[in-house]
Amino acid sequence: MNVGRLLTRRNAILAGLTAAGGLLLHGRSKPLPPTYGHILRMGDNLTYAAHRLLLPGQSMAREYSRTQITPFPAVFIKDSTADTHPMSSAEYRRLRAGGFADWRLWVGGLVARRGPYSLADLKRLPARTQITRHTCEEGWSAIGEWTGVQLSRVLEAAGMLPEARYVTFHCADTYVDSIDLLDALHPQTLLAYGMNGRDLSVPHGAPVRLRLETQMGYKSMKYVARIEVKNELEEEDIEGTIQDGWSWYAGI
Ligand SMILES: Nc1nc2c(c(=O)[nH]1)N[C@H]1C(S)=C(S)[C@@H](COP(=O)(O)O)O[C@H]1N2
Ligand SMILES: [Mo]
Repeated sequence: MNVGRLLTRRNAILAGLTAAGGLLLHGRSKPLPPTYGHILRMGDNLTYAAHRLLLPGQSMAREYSRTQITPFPAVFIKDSTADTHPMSSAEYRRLRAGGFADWRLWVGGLVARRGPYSLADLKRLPARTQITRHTCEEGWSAIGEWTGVQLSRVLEAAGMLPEARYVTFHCADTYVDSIDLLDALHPQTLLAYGMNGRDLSVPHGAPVRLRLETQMGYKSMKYVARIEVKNELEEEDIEGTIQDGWSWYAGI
C-alpha cells in the first residue's frame, strides 16, 4: 500500500473516531457524517457507535473456572528475531535480568501526577484475578488466568483529569495503540503482571500487559512501557492497529 493511501485512510479513521467519540462520549449532538471518506471503514464506526449506544459500558466478559484454562499460544505478530522484538533491546534484556526491579511504567498526559510506577508500586494497589478467553483475529482463542491491577486504579492514583477521553499504550516492542475511557475504566481492564499463577513471561508481554476483555486479542497490548491519557487521538495513537489494517475498535 502506498503512503498516500495509508495517510488518507488514517485521516478517515481519525475523523470517524472524533465524530463518534464526540457524539457518544460527550453527548454533543454532532451528527455522524454518512461516511468518513472510506467506505470499507464505515463498519468500524458503526460497530463502535452501536456498542456505545446499545450495550451498557460496563457489561462483564464471561469468566471461567480454573479447570477450563487452556494452553495459551504465544503468537508473535512480529518475528522474535526482528529488531522491534523487546528481547533485541539491550535495555529490555537488562531489566529482565534484574527481575524487572528497575522497570518503570511511565504514566503521562492528562493526569495530575505524571510519573513512574515500579512493579512493586503496581502490586501494592489492590489486585484482581480473572479467568477469561482471549480471541485472536487470526482464528485461535485460549482461556487464561490473569492477575493484575485494574487500569482504573492506576488512573485514579495518577489523578486523571476530567478532559480525559482516551488512553494510549506505548510498548517496548514499539507497538502503539489506544482505547477509549469506557474500556479503560471497565472493571476487567487490567494491567496484568501475572498469568496462570506465575509472573507474566516474556512471550506473553513481561513484565506488564494490558488485558482488555471487551475487545479482540490484538488490543491487549504486551510489554507496556508508557501510558498517556489523552483528550483526542492522533495518528501515532492508532499506529498498532492501522499498520496491520485492523479496526481500532474491535469489540466482542
Ligand atoms: N506489544 C504488543 N502487544 C501485542 C501484540 C504485539 O505484537 N505487540 N500482539 C497482539 C496480538 S495480535 C495477540 S493475539 C496477543 C497475543 O498474546 P500472547 O502472545 O500472550 O498469546 O497479543 C497482542 N498484543
Ligand atoms: Mo492476535
